[in-house]
Amino acid sequence: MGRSEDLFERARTCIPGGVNSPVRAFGSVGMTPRFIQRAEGSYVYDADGNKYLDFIGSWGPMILGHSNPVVLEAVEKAIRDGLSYGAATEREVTMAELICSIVPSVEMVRMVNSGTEAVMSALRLARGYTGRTKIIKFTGCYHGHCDAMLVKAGSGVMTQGIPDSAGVPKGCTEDTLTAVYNNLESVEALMDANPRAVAAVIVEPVGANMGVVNPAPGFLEGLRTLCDKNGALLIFDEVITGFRLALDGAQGYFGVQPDLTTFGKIIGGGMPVGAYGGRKEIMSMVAPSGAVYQAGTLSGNPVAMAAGLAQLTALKDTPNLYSDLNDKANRFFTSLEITLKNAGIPFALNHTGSIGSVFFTGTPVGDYASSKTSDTERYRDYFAYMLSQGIYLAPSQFEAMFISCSHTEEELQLVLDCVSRYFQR
Ligand code: KE4
Repeated sequence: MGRSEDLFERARTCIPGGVNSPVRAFGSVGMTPRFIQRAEGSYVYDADGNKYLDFIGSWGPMILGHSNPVVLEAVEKAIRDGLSYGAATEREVTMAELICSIVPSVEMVRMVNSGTEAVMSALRLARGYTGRTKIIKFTGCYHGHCDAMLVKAGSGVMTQGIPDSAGVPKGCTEDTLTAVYNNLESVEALMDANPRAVAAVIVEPVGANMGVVNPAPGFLEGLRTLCDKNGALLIFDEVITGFRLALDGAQGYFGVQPDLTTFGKIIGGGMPVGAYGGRKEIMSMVAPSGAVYQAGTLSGNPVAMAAGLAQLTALKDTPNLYSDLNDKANRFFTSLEITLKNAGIPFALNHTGSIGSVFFTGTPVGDYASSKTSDTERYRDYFAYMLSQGIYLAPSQFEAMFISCSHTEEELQLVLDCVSRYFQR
């Protein structure tokens, strides 16, 4: 047995499912998960010394590629001053000022430790600000694992095939209403059925947890209008799209401004960081300036802030970074579409900016139901072949492929050649 097998056997005796997050267990592809030992640039290296061209990128944070020297140097410098103080620091102020200067809809921001915590806090704030209780989410969207969001969620919940989660009392989800992604009528119907009761609509501006699902033209704009009409807040969950699609995220990319935004992943540069932000009049309600309580021992951790600041600063100051990255990704996905067409198999391919997904279905994929028509057995076989060729894709049909600044044209061509070979077998 290889080291990954050994480690997985050991892990399963003392960690639920042998992993600290379900999607890492390779459950839906029926394989032993690769235990990764190190990562650099476009590559990850497993415990058996195998090298893989990586398209997970830690599920989004590694937009610059792994072990970016500027980020590592910032962390190495920061740890010399201690790891955590539980006190205010200049770096947190600089981080908040940077995010507010980049994202127009964010006038104030609070740092937390994960995307889940950012969403949980933003929902509480929306309810505190509006005095209302109902939240509208979309089937197939994943917003982390706070109780109220574990309703018809995507990502690992969808991968595990569990409709929701055990252990979540009805009381925690009875105010969570679910609509259909890209279907404004389904949102309007919920608003009409719950007049003046909806605190917020929370949406992934590009769905990335049922595979990548793009917003139909007018969908995000329609949500903005419906929220304004009904006095509800619009929350963009930009944990994946934030600083990914553009420097100012999906809201900049699509030109639609939410009332609150949640962030994660990229803003931590690989360290555990989340954040939520929005207009001053809303954010001022967060303790200690307001009555909505939220706290965290390691929120704004100085080392995590150093990593996040280094990454965000590099993203902000590198000329043409997003146009180059998005053009490279668009060329790749366009070539991938041609390769799949030449293979003569039913497929759907969705992509925006540097994230995308291949679905093995003849149905266009625009929401949870159409995503579920994908042939997950085919995906399992495709994943296993690509992994055998040294290409590390998401071990689930219902995740995204992340392209980073470090992926070269040659490496992307390698993937296309591999896909061709897979279908020629
Ligand atoms: P975290 O709590 O995992 O930092 O963030 C939760 C979250 C919130 N919102 C969106 C849109 C997200 O995609 C996520 C988490 N993304 C998954 C990948 N689909 C994390 C990977 C995992 O669960 O291991």
